[in-house]
Parts: sequence; structure tokens; C-alpha cells
Amino acid sequence: MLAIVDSTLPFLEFGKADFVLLDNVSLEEFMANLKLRFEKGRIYTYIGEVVVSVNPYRAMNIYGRDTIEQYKGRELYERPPHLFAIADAAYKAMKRRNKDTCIVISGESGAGKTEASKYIMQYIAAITNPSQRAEVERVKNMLLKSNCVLEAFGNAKTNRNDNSSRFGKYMDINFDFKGDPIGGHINNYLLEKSRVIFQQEGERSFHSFYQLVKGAPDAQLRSLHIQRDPTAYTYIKVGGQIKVLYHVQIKRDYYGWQGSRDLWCRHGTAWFVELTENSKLVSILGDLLSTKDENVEKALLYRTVATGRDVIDKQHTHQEASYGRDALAKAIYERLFCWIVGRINDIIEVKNYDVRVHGKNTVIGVLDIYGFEIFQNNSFEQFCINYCNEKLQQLFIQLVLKQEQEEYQREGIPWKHIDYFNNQIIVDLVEQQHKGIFAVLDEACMNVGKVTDEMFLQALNGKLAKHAHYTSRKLSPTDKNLEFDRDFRIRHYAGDVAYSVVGFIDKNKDTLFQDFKRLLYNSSNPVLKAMWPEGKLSITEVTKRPLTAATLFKNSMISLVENLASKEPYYVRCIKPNEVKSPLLFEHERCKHQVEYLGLLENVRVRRAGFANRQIYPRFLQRYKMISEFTWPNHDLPSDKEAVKRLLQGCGFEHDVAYGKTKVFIRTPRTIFSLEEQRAEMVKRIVLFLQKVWRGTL
Ligand code: AOV
Ligand code: MG
Repeated sequence: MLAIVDSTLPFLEFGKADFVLLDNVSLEEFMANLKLRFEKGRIYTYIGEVVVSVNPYRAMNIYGRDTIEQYKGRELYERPPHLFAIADAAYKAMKRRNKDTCIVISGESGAGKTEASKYIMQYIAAITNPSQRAEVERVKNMLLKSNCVLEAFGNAKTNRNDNSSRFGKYMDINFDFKGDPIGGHINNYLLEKSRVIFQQEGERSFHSFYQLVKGAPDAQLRSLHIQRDPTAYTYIKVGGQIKVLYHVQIKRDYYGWQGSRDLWCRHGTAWFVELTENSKLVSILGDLLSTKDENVEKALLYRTVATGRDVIDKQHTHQEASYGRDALAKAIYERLFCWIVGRINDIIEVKNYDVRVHGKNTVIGVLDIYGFEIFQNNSFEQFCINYCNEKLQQLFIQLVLKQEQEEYQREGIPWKHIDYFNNQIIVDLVEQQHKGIFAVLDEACMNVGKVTDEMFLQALNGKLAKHAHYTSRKLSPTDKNLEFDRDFRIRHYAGDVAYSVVGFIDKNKDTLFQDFKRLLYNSSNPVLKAMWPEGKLSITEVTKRPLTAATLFKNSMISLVENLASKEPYYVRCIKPNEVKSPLLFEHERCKHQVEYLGLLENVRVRRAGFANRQIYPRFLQRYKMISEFTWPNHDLPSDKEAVKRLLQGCGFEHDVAYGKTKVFIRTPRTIFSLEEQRAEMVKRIVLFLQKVWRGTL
């Protein structure tokens, strides 16, 4: 059995460092161990190679240079569980076996994913480039610094987390043949742009707004026509949480991304301006967008429509004009955000790498997405975010619970099936062609006539009323969370969520009047112009319907999962110990719920009964044949399988292995470690021997 010990400290006092070591695999024992470790400040625990992390909600002295040194190049079970160990394992696997790996960090909102992803990146940066090559140092710096800018523009205070990621982020780090980072690439997923114009009570807009208002020097604010007082702006005060949470950090954060200051100078403040027919504001906007005032005014108040061959200007109603203004503000912010990501990518992209000269370039991917969340009012954005979490849970199930068990069966290893809840049914409910919720939504959006959110809800009810995970009925007469003609409820893997359909149609269509696109395309600011290429088209040329927000998001999630599945995955499973951000409180029911829905107990069961390592017979022999006289330099046994058996018997590992049809399965990593040591020793001896032969001194 795996024996992982907190080597620095007495064993029992801090519980089991790997859940696989529990005496009984029961929820009670699991929870008792998790709680004990949390209370003793041991926030990380393994399930084999999976790290379970509990948010400590306090600064921990476990991420410094000295700790990094302790983990560098070590095997997983040599040191107490830590993110650094998993980062090192992913790095080693990539370097040793030339494999692309990825680290998938999951858990609900506020569980500690973003913090974990930053520590992992810091670790990788710290252990690479021992020769201090300038170009590699530059890349590492950019990778680390990009976090600060992206958090300023893409994170916000929500009622779940003061620094909540409002976009999904997947970052590839590319390594050269030496294992040093030579570049990277960031993919960002659906920014919650509705936050630009509206925040629920107690929440804020993106940090960048407050950082700008509070942190920028007077002269700059003047040039942007911005007042120092954030309460002057409806867009950033609707949540009623103007109070700057990161007060002390504001200046630092602001200067952290001031490299991108030009953004704001030229067009960054369009959304601060409350658009009315106030000519002063129109002219401010004209200035900021580098366009003529009258064009701004026209785009805000009129819409160009083609009727047959005629093109006419139709005046907006008050409602249309407000809608247009909000859509403009959201779109500018979203494109700005994507532009920032694009700029970062330009800077960190791998340059001048020649595979023929330098060998294969490998990748470690780090995924940090928005966690599962339930608010008072849940809308289209929560629906997308929670669907994204379902997809990742499905990937975990596929890779850790399902394929693992299927492989044992295929290979003929005696195996008792371990049951688990498979959330594929919920993934299908959302994304299935023709029948899924996204499909029904898209169909409603395709209709030419006016389709309301309520009509969409009726269509959903018509199609999905019988689905086990869908309901639009109140669960009980006192069920206040569900409005009959407004909400539908999904039974997600992580809990029930009632979604209000209000705004689904608009948000999915994501319409921005062509007039605005043309306005921005015609800006004399080249950056702004480049962000709006579709503005080139005239009204009669615009015919193609753009893909809906849901379809774009679904496609991006499907390709994300494909990408992750093509790499060797390492998992960090984050748990949020309480709702009040307390370092002391371990809310038992909350934690238990997370352990259950994350499938951690099933993970332990599969892991415990299963095998840490497997290799096909020829590959195993290729690597270890030198450690046995029966197999070195070649064996004369009837099959590779027999040869592997003979080799392992000779080493005394018979009890720790099982022989499948095509692969040998090894239960504990320690055995592999020992094989590796013996191999290294033999290789050394063989080399010495050969040297002597060559020199003729033998
Ligand atoms: P999330 O990324 O999982 O939520 P964060 O990583 O932002 O959660 O963590 C939330 C807060 O918990 C942080 O701002 C810290 O205050 C605290 N915290 C988390 N991990 C640690 C740690 N290792 N040490 C100390 N404090 C920590 V979301 O983005 O909302 O899904 O969408
Ligand atoms: Mg986050």
C-alpha cells in the first residue's frame, strides 16, 4: 500500500497525508481526516496523484523559496502534500517522457483555484532556467506578470468571492528541450461582460474601474474626463459596493498594469459616460473614441435599416437607445479584454524556435476557470459557468473513474466495479444537438418574429418537462426560489440552481447594432479600429447571422476538453471550508457536500483498489531490462510478458503488480521509484564498463 508520510512531523497527529491510507474508506473517515488536517494547518492532502486543497483563508508560510527547494526534483511521496509536488510531477513527466501535461484546477467559486494556479506558475518559474538565460527570464516574467493585468480587468468582487474570476483561463507554457519556458499562450473563455453595466447587490464591477478611479494620477484622470469619485458613475455603483476592498493595494495594482494605460487614455472610459442627449458627454465620448461628435450622437440615437433597396435612419425609442448604449459599453469592454489577452499572447508567443535544431517543444497547460456558483439571481452567465464546471467534472469522471475501470476490465485484471454518479446526463441536457437547452435557446433566437424570454421558457418546458434534472415547477408551495413563469431549475452535479430566463434571448443573440461597429471602425485610433473589423461592412452587406453566445461558448468548451484530454492530466480539487471567509471554520455539511459532488470518495476507492502505473510490456522491458540477468541484453522467454514477470520476481516486487493482457500494472509509485533507482545504477555501471572496453583497459 502507498505509504506517504508527512516526513517532517509525527504522522498521526496530522492525519493521513493520502486519503488512500484511511483505515476504512467511508465518508465519515474521509471528513474526519480532512477536518483534522485543515485544523492543523495541513491544507493539502493527496488521493494518489490528485491534490485535495482546502482554502485556508489566511496567509500560509508554505510558498517561499525554501519550500520550493524542498520540492524541486523530488518524487511526490517524499515530501508532505503540496501544490509544488504536483507541479513538479507534471514538469517531470513532461521532461522525462516528452509528454504534454496539464494541471486542471477545479472547485466552486472561492475555493482557491486562482491562488493555486498562481502558486503553480511561480513554482515552475522558480525551478527552471538555472543558467539564467535572458530570453527565458523575459518569458517567465511576462507569464507571471500577465496575471496581474488579467485579474484587474477580468476579476471582480461577487457575493461568493472578493476576487472572483469572471472569465475562464487556460494557459499553455511551452518548454524547450532543456525544460526551460520559452513562451506561452492564453485562451480566455466568455468574460461575464454584463457586469460592466450591472451588478447584484453587494457586488462590484471589474477591479480595473475602481483601480483607475482611485489610483490614476490627477492629470491622467483629467485627460480621460473622469472624476475621482466612483459614485458619480451608475455603471460601477449599482451593486452598492463602491468601497474599495483592496484599498492598500490600489496604487500597486494600478501601476501593475499601467503598461496598458494607453488603452484607457484612448478609449477606455466610454462606459463611464452615462449616455444621454447631453452634448457635453457626447463630445467626451467623441474625444475618447477618436470619432466625430455627430457620429457618436447619430449612432446612439438612430439605427440604419435597409428596407428593400432603400437605406433609412430610424430613430431609436428611449428603450432601444438605452439598450444600444449598454450593449456598446459591454462590447467595448469585452473587446478590450480580448485585445489585452491578444497583446499578452503576442509578447509571450514562442519565437525563433526550430524543432530541427532544438528538438520537440512540449507544453504544460494550467486551467483556472470560474467555479460553480449559485447566487440569489442566476442568469445566462451563471448557466454558462455552471455548464463549464459540468464539463470539467465530466472530464474528471472520464479520466479518473471511468476509463481507469474500463481498462482493468479490458486487460482482464480482477476488478470489482466502483459506482459513481456520471454527470454526462446533465452535460447532454445542456449541450445536446436539437434537444439540449442551448439548442432550444438558439432555435428561439433564430425566429424572425419577436420571441420573448417567456416563450423560450415555454419551449424548454415543452421539450424537457420529463427530464430528471430539469424542472420548472416549484418543489414545494413554500419554494420561494422559483417563479413559475420566469425560472427553470437544473439539478447540477454540485447542487440545484434556479435560473431566471430574463435576458437569456438578448444575451444569447448578443446583438450590437451595426451602427456602433461602423462608428468604432471609423475611429481615427488604429487600435480601436482594428478591434472592429466587421464595422467595414455597410448595412446592405451584413447578412450573415453571427454565431450565438451559447454556441460559441459550447464550441469553446468542447475544444477545451479535447485539448485537456490529449494531455496527461494532473488534478487539484479545491474545497471551500465556509461561506464567511474564515480561517477557523470548517463547516462540516458544506465540506461534505463538496467531497460528495466532486466524487472524491469514489476517487479514493478506485485509486486504492487500482494501480498507480501501467506500461505495455515491450516499453517496460525497454526501460528496465538492464536490471535483470534474464532480460539483459535480450531475453529468450516465450513472450515479453513472461520476461517482465521474471524481471519483477527477481526484484521482489511480485506482490505489488498485476499482469494484464498487454500491460503490466504496478500498484505503488514506490516500486517504480525503486526500479528507476536500480536502472540508474545499472546504466552507470554499463557506461563505465563500456568506457573501459573502449579504452582497452578492461
Ligand atoms: P477561486 O478562484 O476558486 O474562486 P480564489 O483563488 O480567488 O478562488 O480564492 C479566494 C480567496 O481565498 C483568495 O482571494 C484568498 O483570500 C483566499 N485563498 C485561496 N487560496 C489561498 C491560499 N492558498 N492561501 C491563502 N489564502 C487563500 V472563482 O474565481 O470565484 O471560482 O470564480
Ligand atoms: Mg478564480
